[in-house]
Amino acid sequence: TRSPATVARVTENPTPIAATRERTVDGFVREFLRELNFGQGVDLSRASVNDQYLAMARTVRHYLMVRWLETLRRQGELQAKSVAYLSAEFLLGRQLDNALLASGLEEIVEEGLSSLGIDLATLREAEVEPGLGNGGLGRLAACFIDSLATMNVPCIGYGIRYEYGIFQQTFVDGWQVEKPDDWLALGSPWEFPHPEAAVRVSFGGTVEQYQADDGVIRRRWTPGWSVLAVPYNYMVPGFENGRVNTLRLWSAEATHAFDLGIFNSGDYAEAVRAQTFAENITKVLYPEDSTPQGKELRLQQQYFFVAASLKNFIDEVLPDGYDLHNLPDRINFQLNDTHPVIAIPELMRILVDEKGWDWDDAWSVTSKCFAYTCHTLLPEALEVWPVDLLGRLLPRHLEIIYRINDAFLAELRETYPDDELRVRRMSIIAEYPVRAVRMAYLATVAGTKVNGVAELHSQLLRDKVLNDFSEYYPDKFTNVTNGVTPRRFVRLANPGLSGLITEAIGDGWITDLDRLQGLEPLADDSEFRRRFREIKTANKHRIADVLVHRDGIVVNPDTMFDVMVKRLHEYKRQTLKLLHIVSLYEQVKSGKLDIAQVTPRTFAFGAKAAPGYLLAKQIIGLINAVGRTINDDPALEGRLTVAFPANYNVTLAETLIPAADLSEQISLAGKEASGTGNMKFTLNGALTIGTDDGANVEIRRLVGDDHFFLFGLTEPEVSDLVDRGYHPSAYYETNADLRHALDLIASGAFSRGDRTVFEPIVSNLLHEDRFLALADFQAYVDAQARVDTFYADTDQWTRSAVLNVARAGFFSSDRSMRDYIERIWHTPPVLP
Ligand code: F58
Repeated sequence: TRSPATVARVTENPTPIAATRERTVDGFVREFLRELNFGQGVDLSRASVNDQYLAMARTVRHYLMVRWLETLRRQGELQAKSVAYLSAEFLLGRQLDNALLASGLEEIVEEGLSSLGIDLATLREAEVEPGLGNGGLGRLAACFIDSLATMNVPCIGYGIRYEYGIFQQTFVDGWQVEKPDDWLALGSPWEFPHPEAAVRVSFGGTVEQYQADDGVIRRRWTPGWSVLAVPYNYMVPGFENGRVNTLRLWSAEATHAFDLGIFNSGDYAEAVRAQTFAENITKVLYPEDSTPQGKELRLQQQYFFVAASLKNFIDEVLPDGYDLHNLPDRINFQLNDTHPVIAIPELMRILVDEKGWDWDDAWSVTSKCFAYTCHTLLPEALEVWPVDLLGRLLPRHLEIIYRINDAFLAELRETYPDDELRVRRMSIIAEYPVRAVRMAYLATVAGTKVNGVAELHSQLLRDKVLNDFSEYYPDKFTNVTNGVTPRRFVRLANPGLSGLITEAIGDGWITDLDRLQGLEPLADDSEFRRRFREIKTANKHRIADVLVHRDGIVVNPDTMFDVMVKRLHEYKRQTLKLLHIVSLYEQVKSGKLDIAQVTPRTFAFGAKAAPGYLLAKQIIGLINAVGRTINDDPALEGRLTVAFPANYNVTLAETLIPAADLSEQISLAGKEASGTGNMKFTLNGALTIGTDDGANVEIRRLVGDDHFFLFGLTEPEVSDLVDRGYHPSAYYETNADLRHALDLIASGAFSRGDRTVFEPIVSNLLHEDRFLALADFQAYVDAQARVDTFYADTDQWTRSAVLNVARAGFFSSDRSMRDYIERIWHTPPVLP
């Protein structure tokens, strides 16, 4: 049952056709013009910027093509152990610059284009980033596949090709308004669709018992409906190493059988509707960043991409006749959070129902193929699927999950014969408030390993969220601290700093980030510090330029850039930062503070709120309202500015982060699993003001206490306080600055006198404050005062900034990948 595409494989392909592409300026220009003429069908004089961009992108991908084909051929030959990274999100960011960097074509292309009178920067701007993720989790997946390619580790990324990615955020009168992200409107030159390799994915229907030919009683699933999953392949080029891995994203289409039946019945309109129904599955990314909605369509998306991926791997990637008993030696399916966990019963179904294996054999293989990464600590973020929903959509999978659970509970009862309470607590099936499958438990039972994403997070998983499980399976639990790719987030995002680093220590750091340690002595070199500062200032001018043109926001590059960019969530505490700003403002207005004493700062925010998260949207409204008031108030003499550009995304991050002086990482301790923005700031020479949370803990340990502004309750203190009973109003009563700031918001000062507009935020803080912003207010304000003092000594500040960079090599995603390989996957790199 091979697809026609692979059956048609005839003979060895003499790859040198593509290899003849000349890596010279002239060679590039020829290829580019050919693409423009024959690919886009325009000549240079009539080509639009989009024509030029598309032709350019296709030219660049041609240069990578030989490497891609070669990588695939070698992998087919070697059959080396691989990683299949299963993720519902890959937040890739723009592709052009990364492809140029990986292929070593940057200079040739820049020169070639300019010989034609084309500015590379203009073409860059034409690229619409694929926003196929919500935030950290999706961006992490993108960093990981970049690192694996760069480290020569065989990997396939499997995910979903959403037709609409994360919504475009606009502000109307300061309020968030979402627009659809039609990222494919002008064509996407980076994808390779393979409709001929589509696979069928089925849903619904019934399950019945039958006697098989061998006399054994088996279960048979007769699905109710199916869709086609069409793969779109993307190149994942390693940095200058000749390797190109594959990212395969699936798009849903109607099956031919599905609509033909209806067409024949003469109901044309119904047939077309059926097609739309199928296409709905991959229509849009759910924009929830922390609380997954238990929506049926979301489960359809999950099963859709996972079923297509397993089938693709087994039928197409593995060689003909492969003995699936050896599957664990050939693959690791890494589950990026619980979103792909339905892959576990799916593999069981394939082995038991389709291959006719007995249950124990199937379990023995399945339980060696998966590992699970958890990305949260918020109880409401742990996915559960009500059994009636799951049973309706995937009846056979529900049966399989029940059977896995039965076996697991039986095992538990042997270990804990007198502890039925514990056994019930650990059941994969929850009974309240509705009977539902706990996907994290299923992943923990079936996975070889469970990892958290920073040391503190992994510890809290063991001690709290999955405590029963860590006692039962002590060896399953491990940590892999997140990382970010230095290619995109330093080399490309910060060319100035990259040049300076390379001049000082050579360019080896790009693939071996620990070498940044070589910068350590230069922190004491005043000339180095001067140049470092000059680059920071240039980066501020660069973002100031972007903000004026992109958003009409004016900022002063001679101020401290104090930046908080991340999804809007109460636990991340954007309100805490806002209270600091409002308090400063209030103190100046009331005459308590002389404006001349205030350190000039630009407070930059970037944050999208989940469209259904009303309080988060209100907070966005309040940030903008405070910004409007402060920015327009002459009493501040331009010393304080709030800049909140709409639609924060990977592209904006790449210019904003390198300009930051101060990185705001102020989540309530014990709530942010890791954070990855925190790492990007550190690597770009910002100092952090932060709580003891997520990877902040490790950042502080590495850069040193003297170079990090720590504040706030620790996780055990938070637990204690909550256990004792937290009363936010007590802080309001006893802290005058806090009271004045809250009163000012409540007075309508930021809402044209209307006291009702922001009342919900104020009353939430006063009476609920789930994330203890008021409890940490004074500590935060004190830490900000330390920031001001430190910043006043420019040399001291710059020295710390250099040390932050020098000591942050650990946060490369290459190191994360080494940890996964060593602790979880055991997949050695293959020789290029
Ligand atoms: C994030 N999770 C964590 N989830 O919040 C962050 O601390 C961590 O650094 C990052 O993962 C990478 O490990 C996150 O981004 C989501 O966006 C999910 C999207 C789907 C619904 C549930 C949340």
